[in-house]
Amino acid sequence: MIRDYLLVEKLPLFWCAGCGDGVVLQSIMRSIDKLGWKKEETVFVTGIGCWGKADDYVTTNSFHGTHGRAIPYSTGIKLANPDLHVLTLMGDGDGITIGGNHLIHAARRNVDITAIMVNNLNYGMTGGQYSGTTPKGSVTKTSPYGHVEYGFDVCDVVRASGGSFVARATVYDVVQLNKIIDQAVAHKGFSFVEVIAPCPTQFGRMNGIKNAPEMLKWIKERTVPIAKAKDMDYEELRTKFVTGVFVDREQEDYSTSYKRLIESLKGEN
Ligand SMILES: Cc1ncc(C[n+]2csc(CCOP(=O)(O)OP(=O)(O)O)c2C)c(N)n1
Ligand code: SF4
Repeated sequence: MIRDYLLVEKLPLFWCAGCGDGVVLQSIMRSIDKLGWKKEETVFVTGIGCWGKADDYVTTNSFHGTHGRAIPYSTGIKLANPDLHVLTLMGDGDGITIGGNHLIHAARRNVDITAIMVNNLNYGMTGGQYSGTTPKGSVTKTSPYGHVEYGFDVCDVVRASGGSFVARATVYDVVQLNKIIDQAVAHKGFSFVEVIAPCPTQFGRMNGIKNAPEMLKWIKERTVPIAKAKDMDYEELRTKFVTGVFVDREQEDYSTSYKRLIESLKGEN
């Protein structure tokens, strides 16, 4: 049961009404429950931020790290004990802004962790500053006249870095979100899911989006499935959220490669 993974005594959740974080957390719990992961064999690793609060609510092992460093902690945990299932939860500020360097190297190494980035398009916890994914033109605490930069296409970054499972979903379409998270947690190797999520309190409020349901509509209107995106040009897609699975391939993961190397060297000494 999903409830077995939820630390009920910690409720109510810290997150604002209409925040996407709770939706993503339930989706992950649903997927690991389907796979029957034991609590003692599972670790949630977080950085800092609103999404980084998720580990407060889990009954599994958890590690609450520092901002931008969820991936290196996860890599260390997985290397030290490859039998653990490691779930790495990052915000967009955490995962691709301050922690972008760690993300590309974990993807390149194909570390066997499941990294779920909740991209709410800003730094939610600290008051709504822009991050590396804030869309061009958006108003944030640090871009009051409209942001002049384009945001990263994080899935493109992870794909180019060598991630063996790369996908994007949204909190608007929970059916697709659940399917993609099912695939990601079952994948052996570095799996990365970017979830476009509402932050009505900061991003929504500053961009004239009246309430949480309107914020979900705003996401829906900018969402394009992969099949449709194939017929659209690059400029048009830069302000859209393309959803679906971009990469799903088999490749030996980092811990297994290391283990094989160690075994092969034993014979030589
Ligand atoms: C090294 C470091 N820099 C800055 C901060 C301040 N800080 C805490 S949370 C946060 C932003 C979090 O944004 P994001 O990772 O996108 O998560 P969200 O709150 O939006 O879920 C920042 C800048 C910090 N805790 N540590
Ligand atoms: S500030 Fe935004 S991201 Fe943080 S809990 Fe509220 S709605 Fe969620």
